[in-house]
Amino acid sequence: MLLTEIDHVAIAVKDLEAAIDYYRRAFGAEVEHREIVESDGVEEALLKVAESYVQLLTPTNENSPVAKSIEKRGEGLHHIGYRVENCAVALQAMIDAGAIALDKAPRPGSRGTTVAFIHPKSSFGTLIELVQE
Ligand code: MC0
Repeated sequence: MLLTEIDHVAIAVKDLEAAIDYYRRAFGAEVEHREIVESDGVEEALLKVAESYVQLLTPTNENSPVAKSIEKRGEGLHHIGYRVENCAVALQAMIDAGAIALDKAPRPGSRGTTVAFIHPKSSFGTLIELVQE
């Protein structure tokens, strides 16, 4: 079994401050980590839930994949991050199982992670991010 944890559930939002405030008022959730990842055109706020995170994501420019997603599909669930021991091994296992890799090789994600994305069309409509801590 290559999956060790649900790393994060990513939710695309237009207004990051409003979303953070909503989670704070509703659940008392606090931001554990915040980061702008320019290479992906996103700003994230991570809310820790046990050993996983809710990742609130907002675009930082109009060419961001998250901007496109909000434009075409509206706000909401954007992808799921599966935590794995070894991203390269899990990526190859997914390719062998028929997945279409959006990243041909593992690359840097936020908070020092190593990640790779899988196309939703090859994974039952779910954009998957493999995350190695
Ligand atoms: C698009 N589709 C999705 C989807 N985005 N389905 C489920 N979840 C999504 N998020 C569907 C569309 O509805 C469409 O279906 C088909 O996929 C192709 O969509 P498209 O409009 O042609 O494609 P694009 O140009 O919008 O690109 C989608 C794609 C892209 C997933 C390829 O967003 C991508 O490369 N994402 C990987 C990188 C990423 O998302 N970075 C931001 C997070 P139909 O049926 O109409 O054909 S970075 C991040 O989160 C980092 C910082 C981290 O956690 O460490």
